[in-house]
Amino acid sequence: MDNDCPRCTIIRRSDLEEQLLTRFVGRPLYWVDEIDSTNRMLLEWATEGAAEGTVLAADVQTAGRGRRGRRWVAPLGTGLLLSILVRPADGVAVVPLATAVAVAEAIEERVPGGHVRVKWPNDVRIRDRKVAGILTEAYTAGDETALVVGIGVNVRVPTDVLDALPTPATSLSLESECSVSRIDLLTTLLSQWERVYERVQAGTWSLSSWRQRTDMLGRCITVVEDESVWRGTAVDVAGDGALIVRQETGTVRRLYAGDVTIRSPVRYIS
Ligand code: BT5
Repeated sequence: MDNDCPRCTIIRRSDLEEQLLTRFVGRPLYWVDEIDSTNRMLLEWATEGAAEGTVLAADVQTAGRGRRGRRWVAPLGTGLLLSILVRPADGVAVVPLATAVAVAEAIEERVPGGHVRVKWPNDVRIRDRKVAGILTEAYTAGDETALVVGIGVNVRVPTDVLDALPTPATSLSLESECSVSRIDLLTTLLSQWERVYERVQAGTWSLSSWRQRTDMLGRCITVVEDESVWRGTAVDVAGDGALIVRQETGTVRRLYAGDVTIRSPVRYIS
């Protein structure tokens, strides 16, 4: 794969590929010291015909992307930052929800008992604090859609960095007594993700696995949508990825984009 960033060296990690238990995800697997955004680079590779399952991970991103032009922040070596390329035949709408479930399951495997929950549309949280974010971006050419699924997990992001973020955030190092290795988390995550993605493609992935992983349904939420801010109750998620919300006026709306804040936090005892 050509590398057009003169400052970075993108290395194929066959040693890590050998540790993977996946069929196609992470084959090939590239790792770079520094890059602007793994999503941006992998989208470019998608246009050049990169193989389905290609994974690009980085130690640090200088312009890590969030949704709506926002930034994903993780100092060098403190986050698991990766993007996965797939060319789905079906199920594109639920890939972000399915990914959140896979990330939550992978984290829970490494940090048992961690109260890992998903929040629509793309957050993975522990004790109401964001520990991972997902950004799914598509490239379409003719009939074909390539999807780049970007995942950022806070593994050992320092507290001063987390505290400077506008929304509550946490890191696995704060949630676990044992240190979590980024490589171990990567291999677990790619296995979980491939399993979930294959179910999505086979049409057997069920939204119930997302419902079981969230604590936002039935809760009062505030929705920020472009210029408007309104309140309601999160009722359910739909097969097209929408969040179904009952507004205070009683009107039921389907939400496809926007930011949601849960107004009544859950209290955790342990
Ligand atoms: C996301 O956006 O949560 C998607 C994040 C995706 C990041 C991955 S890293 C690998 C891949 N390559 C990329 O370039 N991106 C993907 P959003 O819901 O818009 O959340 C962004 C907001 O979360 C920011 O505006 C901050 O408030 C907050 N934030 C930034 N960094 C964070 C962090 N490390 N932990 C928790 N929250 C963070």
